[in-house]
Amino acid sequence: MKLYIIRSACSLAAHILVREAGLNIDLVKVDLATKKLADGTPYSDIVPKGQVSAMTLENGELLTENIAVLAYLSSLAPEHNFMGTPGSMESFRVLEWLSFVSTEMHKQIYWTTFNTEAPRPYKAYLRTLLHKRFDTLARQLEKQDFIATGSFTAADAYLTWALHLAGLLGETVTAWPALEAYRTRMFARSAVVQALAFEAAD
Ligand SMILES: N[C@@H](CCC(=O)N[C@@H](CS)C(=O)NCC(=O)O)C(=O)O
Repeated sequence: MKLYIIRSACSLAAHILVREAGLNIDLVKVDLATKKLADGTPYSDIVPKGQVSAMTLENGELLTENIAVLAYLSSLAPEHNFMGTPGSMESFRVLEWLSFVSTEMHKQIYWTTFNTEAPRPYKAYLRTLLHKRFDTLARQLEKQDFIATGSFTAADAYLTWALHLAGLLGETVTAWPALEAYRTRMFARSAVVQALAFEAAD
């Protein structure tokens, strides 16, 4: 089984889950600039959408879309309860926060902010919107240590990526103490430390 990753891209969330659970999955780096694997294979030959997250499964099937990949990886390590027990309120909380990170942060804010063709004034507006997202996250994290439930879930992996990206944009979360404390806790997890180091290495 293979998980395709681009340095600091949203695939970091899936990468973190792989390491949290100690899953035996090949991590295949894709170069963002060339869109090629290290052996020169064009990524689009494997993943026609050209985006991460994506996995090649044991039977050769391709699975794409970050939330689907996170759910699949979670199913391989049920003892970690990364998606909550199916049908439980916890599982809906995990979906709630996965959706929040995906639609309100990833696609709405980061996608356009990193798009070289997007107008500057709109990007400035997105920064103010990002701070509103931080307000929402901090309100939740004032009540609990993890974003969705009482333990680490796929939503924490996705949010950890979102906070990593905020850092790359020069955004700090010190004005939101509960979020800052959460960020510190997440970035101290060995799976997160190892995933970031692996992605940063050539
Ligand atoms: N809808 C997709 C979006 C994935 C996405 O935006 N991936 C970005 C990285 S965070 C990507 O692959 N960017 C490279 C590109 O589009 O060329 C998902 O949720 O997985």
